[in-house]
Amino acid sequence: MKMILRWFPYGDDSVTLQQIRQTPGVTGVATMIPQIPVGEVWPAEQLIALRDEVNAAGLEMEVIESVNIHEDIKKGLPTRDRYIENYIKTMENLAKAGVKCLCYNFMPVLDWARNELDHPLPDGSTALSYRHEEVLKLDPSHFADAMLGGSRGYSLPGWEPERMGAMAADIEFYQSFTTEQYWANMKYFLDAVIPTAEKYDIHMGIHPDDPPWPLYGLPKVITCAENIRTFLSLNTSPYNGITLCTGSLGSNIHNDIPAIVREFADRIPFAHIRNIKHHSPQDFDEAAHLSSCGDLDMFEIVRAFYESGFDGYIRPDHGRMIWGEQARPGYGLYDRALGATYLEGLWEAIDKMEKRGK
Ligand code: DNO
Repeated sequence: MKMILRWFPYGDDSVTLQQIRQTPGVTGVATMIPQIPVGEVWPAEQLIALRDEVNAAGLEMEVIESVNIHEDIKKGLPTRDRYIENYIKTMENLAKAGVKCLCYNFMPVLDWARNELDHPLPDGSTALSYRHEEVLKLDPSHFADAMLGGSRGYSLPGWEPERMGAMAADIEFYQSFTTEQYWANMKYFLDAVIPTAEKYDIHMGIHPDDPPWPLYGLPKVITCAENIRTFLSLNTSPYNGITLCTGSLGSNIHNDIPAIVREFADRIPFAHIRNIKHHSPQDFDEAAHLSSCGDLDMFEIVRAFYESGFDGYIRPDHGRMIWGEQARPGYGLYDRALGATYLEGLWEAIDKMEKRGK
């Protein structure tokens, strides 16, 4: 297991590589190049320069999160081939920079959705929160303003302005779309890019839909064990995997996360681990990582990874804003660093108990 933190380059982060380097046990970052419009090729030189910057701070850059998928690929438009070709070229360039794992998502139009980015919790911290009825009340075309307005001046991954412009039309487009068409478009993409992943030893990890239920009539597919099974059967290469995000899948109270980890362990190159606290089945706040702070049992989740022989990357996911920190919502240093240390503590305890038992 390698513990990493997400980090945003080019000054678009309040957290520095030095701070990450000083976080015990953290050996690398998951990062990306933000300015490149979705669908264009990421240049090798820029990736190598970024890798060098990360390496100079004593950290690895083996994980990219995310190279986003152009909407035309998800829609299955004739123009998709050009964007897939670009995706493949980007993967070749990632390989030149030593990238081993590529996290992406295939969510239509919206990446993750929350209606509040600084929801006050009883202890005075703030967290991202989701209230289903409130989200439904939001006019999707103003959703981006609401999200970006609360981002404290930092970019919000998945809420890139260029993608927001077409939001209303894109949502309209998907209204007549079937889930079968969506699976077919996914398969088309996977069959095209997975041979490159195999050639360059880059493990692909699709991120689950967040939240994992229908929103605004958009198809949602990476939502539960059954659909993950379907997804992995679309292309059975070991390089076609998932980013196991406990918070996204765990938003659906029926998802048994440790069981999902155990079933798909050999196809999970990357894990996002965070906790959530439900107020009702479709209303939740993001919580501190500790099991006792939310609804997910972190011990059982880490144990499932450990016992499955997991040797991929783990990052603590969204943290709360604590100790007066002013950072990108979900991505401050303090709560994520506590999360990393806690998860490492669980791992160490399980490892030592296991070895003692032998
Ligand atoms: C939100 C993130 C997502 C994730 C993408 C992966 O904070 O978890 O934006 O990075 O869905 O492609």
